[in-house]
Amino acid sequence: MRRDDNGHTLEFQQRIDRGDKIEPQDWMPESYRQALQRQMAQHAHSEYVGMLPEGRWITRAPSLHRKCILLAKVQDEAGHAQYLYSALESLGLSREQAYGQLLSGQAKYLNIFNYPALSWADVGMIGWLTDGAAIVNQVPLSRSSYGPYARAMLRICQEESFHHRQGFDLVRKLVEGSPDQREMAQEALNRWWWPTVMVFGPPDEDSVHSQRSMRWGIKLYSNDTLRQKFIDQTVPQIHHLGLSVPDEHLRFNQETGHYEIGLIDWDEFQRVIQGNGQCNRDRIAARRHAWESGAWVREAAACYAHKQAARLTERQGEQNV
Ligand code: FAQ
Repeated sequence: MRRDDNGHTLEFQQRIDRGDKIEPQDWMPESYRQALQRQMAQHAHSEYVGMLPEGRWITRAPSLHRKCILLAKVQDEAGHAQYLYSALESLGLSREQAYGQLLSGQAKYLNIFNYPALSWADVGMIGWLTDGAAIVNQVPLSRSSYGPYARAMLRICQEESFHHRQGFDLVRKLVEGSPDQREMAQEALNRWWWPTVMVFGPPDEDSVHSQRSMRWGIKLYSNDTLRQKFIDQTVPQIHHLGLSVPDEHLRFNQETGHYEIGLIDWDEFQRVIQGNGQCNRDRIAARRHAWESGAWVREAAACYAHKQAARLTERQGEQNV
């Protein structure tokens, strides 16, 4: 680092500590830019890949009402990816580069999207649990130090709240239904609970990026803090629905006021995020297919934009004559 960079870095840290927002045109340390790019790209890819497990159920939703809700939700996730890919462009990472990182396996996306949605109840679990976890994680991110990321989060979180409610409502309908429907809900909960608890990332002592990201306001709370918040708010909801948490070690600690859970299978987590989960290959293949078959759309859009720009220049030339 050059000497004058040290001074800049100190000033930059002071801006963050004061709660200033960093904007794209502002000076930022290269390592801040890279840390943001990594987290935001993982976030964008999660929204983009996250459309796949539920998307599979659009044609099989049990009523027109549920089909419309699911269509809107999946479309929202595509919109969230768009906001985040745009915010990434403001950091100098183009869409081509971002997609390239996803398709080559260089960039990660959330572990949870590598599990299959096997029954209709899974659609409810994704909305209730996964979106519930996303809200716990993302509401603080709307105060992140990078302006475009924080502003994208505000809108995303409002929409995720609807997703969360529709998921809860779907599961509630099932548990109020026939014994088979209730069993379907419990069976889905058994499969989604642990992967959702893992969504918050490795335990604090194993988290590589947390310390620095928190110092820079890229993330505001540690992985374990957010995981605990999610557990504390979700377990009572599970009990309210008459379902049970698939964890024989779960207990409420009266002294701390928090739920304690059994051991998380971090080996499974590592397997999944290293590309060896149940659906990793299918997910990337689906995204590669979309990228390749969408090439003509990108070319047509670029050609149209080029022609529009040429027409504008021509008109401006005529006005100047
Ligand atoms: N999955 O040092 P840390 C959604 C990786 S989308 C996979 O603790 P960090 C919408 C991590 O990248 C919501 N990999 O990392 C939806 C790193 O690997 P690297 C998306 C994970 O960044 C809902 C390594 O482990 N939200 O829900 C995971 O400080 C329903 C070490 O970890 C966000 O992305 C994981 N779960 O903390 C769509 C929120 N956790 O990069 C459809 C923004 C960790 O060195 C249906 N992100 N890793 O190779 C964050 O807050 C953070 O990035 C964490 C991870 C908390 C995810």
